[in-house]
Amino acid sequence: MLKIAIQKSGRLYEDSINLLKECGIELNNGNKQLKSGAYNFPLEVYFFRDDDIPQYVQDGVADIGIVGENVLLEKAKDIEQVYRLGFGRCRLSIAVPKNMQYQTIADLNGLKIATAYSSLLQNFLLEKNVDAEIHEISGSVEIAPGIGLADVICDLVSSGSTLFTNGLKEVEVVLRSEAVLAINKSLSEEKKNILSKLLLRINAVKTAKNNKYIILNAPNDQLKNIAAVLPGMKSPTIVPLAEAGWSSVQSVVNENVFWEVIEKLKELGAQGILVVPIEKMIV
Ligand code: PRT
Ligand code: ZN
Repeated sequence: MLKIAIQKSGRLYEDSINLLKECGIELNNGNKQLKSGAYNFPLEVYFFRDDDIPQYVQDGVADIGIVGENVLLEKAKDIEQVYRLGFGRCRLSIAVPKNMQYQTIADLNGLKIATAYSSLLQNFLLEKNVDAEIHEISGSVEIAPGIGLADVICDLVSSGSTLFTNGLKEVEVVLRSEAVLAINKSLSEEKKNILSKLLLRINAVKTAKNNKYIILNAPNDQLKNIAAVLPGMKSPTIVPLAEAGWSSVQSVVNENVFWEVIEKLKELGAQGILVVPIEKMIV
């Protein structure tokens, strides 16, 4: 059995459970208990506070864990490997009162910065040659300037609305973070084996999310040009249509270039473009 730690409740809980579900792994129990087995995969799921996950993975209480990179790096544990999961995206940023005249990072010199991420912040300030005082607090960091506890803050931001409602503006990004898979350094061969099966599934889910399947009708005289903008897995599939002079073209397109490709296809006379989500993609 491979033991995985996930957040008991909070921002990463749903996405972690969904990822397992998309990998075809269903749990026996929910997070009301400390742990849950899985019906159809040799996995045991432990529910912990996110802050504890790096330590537990280092100590082998869990073999792997899903945790924000921000937490993992702040705790700086001795953990073998991390694997980015594509959810829980946020930034650890420095924010200042919105009416402060902020021009460069040197403006932070001599100020007091409230944060729950003192280690990451300290490294950042050192690297940028800034001499500021770090005031560590664990929650409600955004209210610190308003109550005179600090001049500025360093906290996680996603939409930015918390900063806005507290009269703060983001001025420096310390770290861009997302949920990652943390892996214990000394897994047995048997556990490594289960992990590689899990990673194959996670990869298939992630790759599928980054790609779309598209089906379109193309005039035969443009087939060469259309095929050239559609790489596909090997090359696009082309099937003649009943209507003379037209073919059906099918291909896989990466999300990063999706709209660019669609625009080119339209210019080349493609019609009836269907875009279909892919559930799994094993390359
Ligand atoms: O109970 P436990 O200790 O397990 O949970 P927690 O309260 O410490 O963590 P939780 O659930 O809030 O966050 C878990 C992880 O989600 C974090 O470590 C990040 O990796 C990730 N994440 C992604 C975020 C955010 N986005 C986020 N916006 N974590 C926190 N926030 C908070 C932020 O601190 C601020 O208060 O949301 C507020 C800002 O959000 P916006 O949208 O207003 O900018
Ligand atoms: Zn926490």
